[in-house]
Amino acid sequence: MNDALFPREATVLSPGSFLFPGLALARAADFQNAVKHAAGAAPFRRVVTPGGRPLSVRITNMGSWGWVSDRRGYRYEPTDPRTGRAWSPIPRDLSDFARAAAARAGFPGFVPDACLINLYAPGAKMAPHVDRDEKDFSQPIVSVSLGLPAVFLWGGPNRSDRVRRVPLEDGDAVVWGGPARLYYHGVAPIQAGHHPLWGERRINLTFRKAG
Ligand code: MD3
Ligand code: FE
Repeated sequence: MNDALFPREATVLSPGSFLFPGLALARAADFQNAVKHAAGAAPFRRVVTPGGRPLSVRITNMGSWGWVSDRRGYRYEPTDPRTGRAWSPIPRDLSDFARAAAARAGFPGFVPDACLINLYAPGAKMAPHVDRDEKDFSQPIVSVSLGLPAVFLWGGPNRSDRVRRVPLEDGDAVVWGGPARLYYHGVAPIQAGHHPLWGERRINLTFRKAG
């Protein structure tokens, strides 16, 4: 019953962090065009951690900065290391979407300069981690989930903190600001399934202010 007649309401996950169920659904085609364009210029790829372990998620980027990982570390780069070319720009409509979502969560004037795009096939997961490669942690991160559902694993400031399981569905937008900006988080293995627009995939975009 999660259709337009009975929208799930926005919920506060913690101070400064808000879930907006289905907020991106009306823009699914715009998101899909942008992802296709970005992946055409900089194909989804497997990367390794600095320790040499491959991530099960495949990644690409849009924006002035793109997040990369290799044996030399985690960092933001202005160009794709595989081609030396700039990442695709973040389309204005998507940047405006992220800005509007952030504003609704109490972060006016959010202008993302990086958008990491994660591609999950069934079985792919993300181990608990903290996003700390950005310069200013007072800036939120806006995430948009598309395609297959996921169970988001949401911890606390310490790796040992117990984890909340938050379902993230197609079209859900989340603004992560406030103390939770530096909390451990991950994604449980994606279950097999089929989505009419995205097929056997989950896509997650995270809009960030990196520089
Ligand atoms: C909470 N991505 O790309 S999005 C990531 O679903 C990442 O692909 C997950 O974690 C995914 O770094 C989760 C939600 C998210 C993103 C960044 C956060 C939640 C966050 C940063 C701080 C706290
Ligand atoms: Fe993260």
